[in-house]
Amino acid sequence: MKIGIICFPSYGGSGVLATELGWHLAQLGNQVHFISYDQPFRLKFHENIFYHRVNTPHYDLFPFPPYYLALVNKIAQVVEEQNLDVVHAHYAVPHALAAQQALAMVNRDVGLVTTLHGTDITLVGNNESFFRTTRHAIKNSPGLTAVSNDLIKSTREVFATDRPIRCIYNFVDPREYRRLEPENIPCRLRYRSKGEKLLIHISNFREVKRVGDVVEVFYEVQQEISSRLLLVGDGPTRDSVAALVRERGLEKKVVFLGAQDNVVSLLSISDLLVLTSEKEAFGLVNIEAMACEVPVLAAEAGGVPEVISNGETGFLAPVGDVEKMAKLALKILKNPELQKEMGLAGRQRVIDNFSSDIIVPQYLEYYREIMGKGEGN
Ligand code: GMT
Repeated sequence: MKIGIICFPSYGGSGVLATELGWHLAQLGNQVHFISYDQPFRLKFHENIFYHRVNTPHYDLFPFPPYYLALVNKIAQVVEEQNLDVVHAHYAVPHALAAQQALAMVNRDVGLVTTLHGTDITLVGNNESFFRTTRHAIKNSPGLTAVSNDLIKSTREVFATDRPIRCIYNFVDPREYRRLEPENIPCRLRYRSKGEKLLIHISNFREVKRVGDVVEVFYEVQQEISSRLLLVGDGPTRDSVAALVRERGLEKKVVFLGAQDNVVSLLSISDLLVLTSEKEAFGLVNIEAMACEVPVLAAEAGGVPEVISNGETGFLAPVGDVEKMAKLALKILKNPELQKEMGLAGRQRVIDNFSSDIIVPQYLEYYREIMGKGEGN
């Protein structure tokens, strides 16, 4: 199959997921064409993968670079020149909308699948400035998937649509995401001393992640047990989080690592992932951690309860309830057997439900269904 993938190339769950999906589709023998304004940051070389950059030329009449126009044009061009069978747009706006516009311009029967990732519905689509365009994109995409059942529910609520939406969960490759032996991770000595427990948080530090709650949870935890906190990622709230760390006197125990590509090593030396988001369609980082045998303590938001089995692979607590979260964190960290059990159960849950071997074929099957639909209609 020849598949076009339109995604955001930068850090963020939707871009990572789209990039990994493309790579696995290429591994299975499909030809994959990425279309974006930059090369997806995690894109690895593969002979079946091609990248098409969207160039947005400057023109004095346009006060803002007309990326959308250039994107529509590029999608149409790639569809025609590469004879694509299906276009997969990740994110409702502008990608699904641009793909619809492009396919209306070409003289080919091409399948179109849109994957809703969460923020496109709960943050962007919900905003009055984008509401109608997002609703139109959803209404007019022949194939629609969402990364959790909770996101399907939110989409129905926000856009009052009863269109069929297929739930296809996020995935990781458990061969790549696995707990490494500590002796193979030199940085372990830098981030944790003997007898210390290590908590980790990984996100893009947007308001929605409530990273301040992670610091508050850690503040409680470190009063009872010797521990440190690794903060991985970067974004708009990083400075306010750093201010809170100073306010709580935690500078020596909290390490800001900034954005990191390879989180497997960092997860492999960690004892607990803490994710405190108030909205989270799925939480790709949850399964990255679980695959590396790290229990997860998370706020019970969005699709997170579909991912974490409460009491088995980690614990869930109400959004913002840092006291309860701290108690649950201590329950795991003070009990190495429970930590081990939860870690192993988490990895098994990923292998059984969220592995590339299980999820990638679901996308392929859906492409075939949508293409069949196109021919029939
Ligand atoms: O979490 C983010 O802020 C990044 C965001 C994105 O738009 O890339 O991630 C969303 O898509 C991921 C991949 O499907 C999901 O795992 C995340 O849960 C979702 N984020 C939110 O819903 C906040």
